[in-house]
Amino acid sequence: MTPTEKIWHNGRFIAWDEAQIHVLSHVVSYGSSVFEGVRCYETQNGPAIFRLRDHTRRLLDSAKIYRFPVEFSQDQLVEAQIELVRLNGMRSCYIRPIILRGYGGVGVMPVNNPTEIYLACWEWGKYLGEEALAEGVDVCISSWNRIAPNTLPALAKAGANYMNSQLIRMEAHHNGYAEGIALDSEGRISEGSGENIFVIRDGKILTPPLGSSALPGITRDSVMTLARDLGIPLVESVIPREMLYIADEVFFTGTAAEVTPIRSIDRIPVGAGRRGPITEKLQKAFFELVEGKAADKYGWLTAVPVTVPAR
Ligand code: PPE
Repeated sequence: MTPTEKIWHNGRFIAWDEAQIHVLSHVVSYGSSVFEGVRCYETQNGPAIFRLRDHTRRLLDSAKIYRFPVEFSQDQLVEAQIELVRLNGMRSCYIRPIILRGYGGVGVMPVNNPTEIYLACWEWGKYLGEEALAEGVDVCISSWNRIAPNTLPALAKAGANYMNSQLIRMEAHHNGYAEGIALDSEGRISEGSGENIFVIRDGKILTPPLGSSALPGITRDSVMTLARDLGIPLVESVIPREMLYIADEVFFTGTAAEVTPIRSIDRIPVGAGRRGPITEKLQKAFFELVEGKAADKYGWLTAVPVTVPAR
C-alpha cells in the first residue's frame, strides 16, 4: 500500500503517519469498529465516487446497530470523503471510513471510550487479481459457516465480522483457492468472505436474501438494478449449496471485487468453466457506468473537483 498525504480524523485532516491509536483502545481488545469500503473511479470528467451516499448511510446504520454515538451527519461525512479524495490528489482510489471505540475506560462496557472516526484512502487495484475479471476464479465452499442470525448482526459492516471472513479466506488460500463461499447457519448459500454472490441457471439469476446472513452489498444492489434494466429475470431466494455445482454461471460482487466471475467451485467447473454470457453482460454494464462511459441514469456517481489534470 502506498500512503497518501492526509487522513480525516473527527473533523480535521491529519498526516497519514499521525493516524494512530493507543494499543488499549477498546477496538483492539473487543473488535468494536464499523467500517466501509468505497471506490472512486477515474472517468473522463475526473474522479467520481461510486454510491457515496449509500455507503455512508450503511456506515451510519452499522454505527446505530452497535449504539455508537456519532456526531457527524451523513452530509458531513459525504463532504469529508469528497474533500479527502481531492486533497490527496487521487485519480482513482479506495476509501476506507472507520468508526471505532477508542482509548479511555477498560472492560467490555464502552461508557468511557470516545468514538473515533477516520476516513482514509489509497490506490487499490483488482481484488482477486487482474485476470480474475476476464477469466474467473477458482473457489471452494468453506468449512466455516457465516455468522448466525442473532449472534453478530450481518446487516452491520462491523470489524468483528471479519474474524469470520478471515477464517474463510485463509482456509481457501491454504487449500489453493482464490476465495471461499460461506453457507449460513442453516447450510444455505450466504456470501464470500468479502463479496455477495449470484447464481445463474436457465437464464434466471438468483441471489441469497439478506436473511441468509449476507451483507446488504451496494454492488449487489447495483447489479440487481442493472439486471432488471437489461430485462434479465432475478429473484432473491434461499439457495441450497448444491445449486452452485449445477449452475450455468456464478459470480461475486463487491466494492473491492467489483463483478468477478467464478469458473470452478470445489474443482467442479461452473458451466463451461469460464465467464458466462450473462456475467459478461452485467460486468460490461457495471464498468461502463462506474467508469463514466455510460449515462449515470441512477445518479450513482459523485464527481470530485479536479486537482489532477485528466490524462
Ligand atoms: N459481503 C461482505 C462480507 C463484504 O465484506 C463485502 C464488501 C460485500 C459483501 C460486498 O459489499 P459492497 O462492497 O457494498 O458491494 N467487502 C469490502 C471489504 C473487502 C476487504 O477485503 O476489505 C469491499 O469489497 O470493499
